[in-house]
Formats: sequence, C-alpha cells, structure tokens
Amino acid sequence: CTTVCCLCLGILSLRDLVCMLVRFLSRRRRRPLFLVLDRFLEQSVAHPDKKFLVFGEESYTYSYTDLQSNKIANALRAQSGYKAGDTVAMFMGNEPSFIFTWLALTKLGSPAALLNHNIRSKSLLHCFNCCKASVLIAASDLKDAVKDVLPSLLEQNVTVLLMAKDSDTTGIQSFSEQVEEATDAPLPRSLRSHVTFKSPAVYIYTSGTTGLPKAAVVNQNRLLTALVILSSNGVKQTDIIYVNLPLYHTAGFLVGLIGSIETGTTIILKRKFSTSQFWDDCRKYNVTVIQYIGEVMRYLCSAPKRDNDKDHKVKLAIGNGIRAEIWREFLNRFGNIQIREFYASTEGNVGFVNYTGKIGAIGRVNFFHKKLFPYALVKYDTELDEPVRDANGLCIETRKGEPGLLVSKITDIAPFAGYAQNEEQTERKRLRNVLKKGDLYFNSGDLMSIDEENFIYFQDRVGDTFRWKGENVATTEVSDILTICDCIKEANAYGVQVPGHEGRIGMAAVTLTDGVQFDGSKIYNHVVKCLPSYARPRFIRIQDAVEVTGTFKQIKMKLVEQGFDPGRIHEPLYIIDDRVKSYIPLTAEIYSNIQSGNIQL
Ligand SMILES: *[C@@H]1O[C@H](CO)[C@@H](O)[C@H](O)[C@H]1NC(C)=O
Ligand SMILES: *[C@@H]1O[C@H](CO)[C@@H](O)[C@H](O)[C@H]1NC(C)=O
Ligand SMILES: CC(=O)N[C@H]1CO[C@H](CO)[C@@H](O)[C@@H]1O
Repeated sequence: CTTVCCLCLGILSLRDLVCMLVRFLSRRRRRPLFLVLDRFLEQSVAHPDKKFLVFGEESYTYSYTDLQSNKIANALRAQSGYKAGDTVAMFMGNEPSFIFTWLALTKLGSPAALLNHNIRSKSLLHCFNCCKASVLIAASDLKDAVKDVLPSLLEQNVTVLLMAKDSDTTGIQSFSEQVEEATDAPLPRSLRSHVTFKSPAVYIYTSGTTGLPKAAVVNQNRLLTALVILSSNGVKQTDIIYVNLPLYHTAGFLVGLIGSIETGTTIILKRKFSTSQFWDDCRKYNVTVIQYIGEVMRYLCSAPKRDNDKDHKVKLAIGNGIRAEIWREFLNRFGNIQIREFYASTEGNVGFVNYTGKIGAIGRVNFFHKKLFPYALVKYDTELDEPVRDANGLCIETRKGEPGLLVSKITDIAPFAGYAQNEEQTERKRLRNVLKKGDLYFNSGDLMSIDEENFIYFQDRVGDTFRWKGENVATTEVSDILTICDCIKEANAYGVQVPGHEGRIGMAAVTLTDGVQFDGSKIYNHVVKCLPSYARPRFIRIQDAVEVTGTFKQIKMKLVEQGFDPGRIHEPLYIIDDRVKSYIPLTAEIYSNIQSGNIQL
C-alpha cells in the first residue's frame, strides 16, 4: 500500500486515504459480514484484561464489557414483547450501561435509537415514535421522565425497562435484576444474520433550527467507515481518550466510542463536559487524546488561567467547529497539542478527515478524494435561504475564497440514508439539478470556502448567518471574538430587525466572567480591532446564563424575537457608541430615537 501511494503524488494524506480504503474494502468483502461488533470482539479476544472503560472510580475491562453485554442481550431475549432484530430505544446518559446496552443490541441485530436524555414529554414521544421501537430501555435516573409518557407508551404495547433494581410503577419493569440473573453466554450469530450494510445500525437525532428533532439513519456501512476516524489520525492502542460529549450524538458516539473500538483504546467516560474538571481529569487519568466541538474549546479558553495549564499529557485534540482565533489561543495556553479538525455531519455523505495542521482549515481539496466523493461549493442566498440558480436553473460554483454551500453527490459509496419516518425532511436535504440537469446532491447546510492553496474552511451553518449592509455576518465568529475579552464568559450573537433598515443588525447576549465587571470601552476596542464594522454587535444584552441545547448549540430564536427594547427586556442592555468609543447603557430615550429614525445605525 505504501509503495503504491508514494508513487502517486507523495502526499501523506493521500497515502493514509488509500490505506484506509484498502482496509475498508477488504473488510467489506469478508463473509460473514464484518461489522463494528466484530471489531469489538476481536479486541476483546486480543486483550481481554485491558481497561476499556473508566468511569469515575469504576473501570471495566474489554472482557467484562463483552460478558456484561451478553447478559443484557440474554435478558432482553427473554422478554415476550421483544424479538431479535426489533428496534430498541435507549434513553440513557453517558454511563457504562449505555455502552453495554448498545453492544447487547448489536449482538441481537437490533438497531438502537439513541434518544437525547435531556428531552421530555411531547418531544420524547416524538423521537421515540420516529423509529418504531418496540422496547424502551431507560437509565434509573430518568424514571420520572419515562413516567410522564408512560400511558402513551403502554397504549402502543411498548415494553418499558428501567435499569434499576426495583420499580414501583406498573408498566415499568426493573431490568437490572433480570440482567444480573441472565447467562453471560455469547449470542448466536444467527440472531443477526438478517443484518446487511444497508441495515440501520443506530438512529441519531439531529435538531435543526426549526421543528422537532429528526432521526438520522446511520447504517452499518456508515458505522464501519466511522471506525477509522481515530486510527487515521494516529490514535494508538496505548492512547487514553477522554469522552465527555454526549454518546447519543455523533461526536461522542461515532468518533469517541466507535473510533476507540477500532484502536482498542481506553475510554475515560464522563457524564458530561465540565470546564472546571476538564484538565484535572486529563491529569488524573493520563489522558492523551481529547475530543471537542467548537463550544468546548471556547469554554476551555475562557476559563480562568491556571499555573498548571500546560501540565498534562494530551497530545491530540480531535473534533470540529473550532475557529482560527480560538485555535491560536488554545495552543498558546495549553501547549503543543495537535489539533485535528475534521468535518462530517451525522447524516451527510462527505467528510474531510486529518490533513495538515493549518490553523483554521478543516482539510484540503484532494483530487483523489474529490473523485471518490464528488462535492462542490455553490453560491447561496442567505436571505432567500436557498442556492442561487442561473438562467438554466443550475447552481453556480463559487470562486476561490468565496463562501458557498457545500453539496456532495449522492452515490453508491456516498449514500444518504435519510431520516426515519420523515420523507419530507429527507427530501429537503436532497438537491437536484446542481451542476447538470437531473443530478442529485446532499445539501449539507454548511457554508465553506476554499482558498488559493486549496485549504478548506468551515464558515457557518446556513441558519447561523445574517445579512447587514449587504454583508454576511457569521454569528459564531462574532461570538468567538467576544469571548476572547476577559470580562465575557459566554456570548451568543444574532441579528435583530430595526425599522427602516434592510436585513438585521448585530446583537449579542453575553454572560460575564464571575466577579468581573462589564467593561464597555475594553469590549469596544476589542470588537473594533477584530471585526469589520458591519459585523460588530450594536447591542449587547447581559444575561445570567446563556441558554443552550444538549450539545451546547445556542438558542437564538427567542432572543431574536425579543430584540433590543429596554421596555421589554429587564436585563442590562448596552449600545455601541463610536463617539465615546464604548458600549453605553441603552436607555428608553435612545431606543425611541432609533425607532423614530432620529438615530441612524
Ligand atoms: C396491544 O396489544 C393488545 C393485546 O395483545 C392488542 O389488542 C392491541 O391491538 C395492541 N395495540 C397496538 C397499538 O398494537
Ligand atoms: C499516570 O502516569 C503516571 C506516570 O507514568 C503513573 O505513575 C500513574 O499511575 C498513571 N495514572 C493512571 C491513572 O494510570
Ligand atoms: C496520522 C496521519 O497520518 N496524519 C497525517 C495527516 O496529514 C498530515 C499532512 O498531510 C500528515 O503530515 C500526517 O502525517
């Protein structure tokens, strides 16, 4: 493999790509089918006594994990309301049982719907119903949330199992005892003989900017491709990875868990991300690899500096969504850590992995990769929220340096499995007549740009951009720049409407660093230095806490609606004032002058 590729272009990433492909294709040819579960079983035979999971003071070896998942699978098989292959919904936080249960389901050939454990009532029922599960397995601490929706579940004859020693509620069975009493004998392979590469493996819920969450189908093939994410980035069996992102989501599940199954790495599992415990945990467990999403890096960089910031063994950070400014700040502060920014969405069919340590870039255009997974950046109209079309009704590719919507061709090797029970949303992600009449692409919903040297940069989620004075403003970029100010802990930027003006003007809701005062002139100087005038937030609203979703996505809709009216908002509001070079309190008088047009923005 090495020789072949060194002959090619002499690009390392290309060699890696080919190695990955050769491995992937040879696995794909194996019969019986080689699934992610088989990789786990190989690992547990190779090093049964190695720690697979560490959770607080508890630790579990590969072999324990294997046997415990057998017990769960055997206990489940004994349930009358369940047969192997049925879809099962899991409602659990990050804890070892999550992983044991998921492995049990794969042994039974059952797809697992990974419910977000923060959702409740209507939303919970909606997500449960999306995937037609016949069983719900819930963590004991989520009992009340299950009780809430129990009548509807029972009406549908759903078997409800609680991972607890006892249950005082009719209709909810305590499952722990059954698991303890079950045999740990391996499950016959015939139970999963119906599984093909196209079978759903897990359902992962993605929340858009509007509407209820959608269940993205992750099939067995996709799961198999996810195996290489960590190994292709140099993660080895001796590494220790810190998984603190939710396992019900792509980053935690596909990258952290599935990636570690390939490498045979030890996982330090954390119930949830904590800024204050992050580095102490890394030191305590000798963590060498961390995972991130953009927000995590932002939180880490805005935490108070400590003397031992560089005292740890972390050498690699892998994730997506980090901004160039935060990337630099992170390296300065926490030392020489390789950052591997990659791009892939839960349901999407193209990904950029590894490549270069170029600050800000998520990858680089690679001829070979582009041939295999054709993609393009096309002009996007952020006002109309759709791609720009030419006279022939086709999309227009952007020039170098110009942001465009990433679209990727739907093919046999880059399929789009769609959303469960939701043809309408599935269709919305399909884009037709893109470069040729009759072609079919996946609409990633992400704006990217490619520079002269072919480096690819993530710009924004489509919904995260607003227009002001004819310019696109990327809200995440504004937020990132604000949080570099000492006095600002978190920031959420968005655009608000002003009478008599086109588009939306910049505003930010921020929280202040504990014990630090709002310093209008410092923020002013920083913002003027870092942002073009159209992108500067005109208004700042101070909040006690920034509202976020389970994966730290900020909630903007409500803030946008509330605007900047001091009569309606009872939190401190400031307005930028270029004359005094500061942010000053926004009074009712200033507000009415803006409304009447006496003050032009
Ligand atoms: C639930 O089970 C009962 C008894 O087996 C059956 O009569 C009923 O139709 C089932 N309901 C649903 C929604 O499947
Ligand atoms: C971390 O590494 C140090 C030094 O190699 C070792 O003494 C310590 O036991 C390790 N800690 C854990 C939790 O493995
Ligand atoms: C692990 C690995 O193969 N990393 C490679 C990623 O890409 C860069 C640049 O192309 C290489 O230098 C790394 O070796």
